Amino acid sequence: MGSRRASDPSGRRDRIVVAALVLALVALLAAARVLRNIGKPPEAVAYVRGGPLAPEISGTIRFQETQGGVRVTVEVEGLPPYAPATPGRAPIGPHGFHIHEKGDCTVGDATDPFLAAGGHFDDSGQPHGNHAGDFPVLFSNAGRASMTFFTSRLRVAAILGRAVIIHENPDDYRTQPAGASGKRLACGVIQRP
Ligand SMILES: [Cu+2]
Ligand SMILES: [Zn+2]
Repeated sequence: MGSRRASDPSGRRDRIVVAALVLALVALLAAARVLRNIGKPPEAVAYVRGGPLAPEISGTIRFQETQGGVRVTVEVEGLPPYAPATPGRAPIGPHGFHIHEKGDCTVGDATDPFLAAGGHFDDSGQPHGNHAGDFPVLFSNAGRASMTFFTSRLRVAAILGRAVIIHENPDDYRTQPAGASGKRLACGVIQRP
């Protein structure tokens, strides 16, 4: 019976028609997606995930190009509780927060993770404190951080394929090259939405 069906020319034609319809639908959906994005300002997103030092962290960072720069919208949860400085140890939080050069969130050394992301992103020859990728610190409220800010220093095209990093310690915005923000708690690659 199976062999009779396989040689049945009308059955075969039906399958070809179905395949053609599926292909046409896929092409239509792709075209609709392209059309929908025409004239829209570029956007990017990074889904940050905690590494071995803070596995609870998860969050979404959105980048929307707007007049003269980028609006950055941050929602993060699972940040560690604040701990004040003690002799020889920096406070935990508010958290240093930057765009790093390389979009590589490989954990590497579990005691000093995410070094593969490299240093801070900067395309303007500025010192730390004024790198294009230097962000306001992340202010945690019972583990949650939520903020929106504007930066004239970024364009979406320049940051796609780079990484967002959340650090353990506050950024002092002057120690070179990274503001003494300490270890890297979480990482997310900046990608198209
Ligand atoms: Cu950083
Ligand atoms: Zn910096």
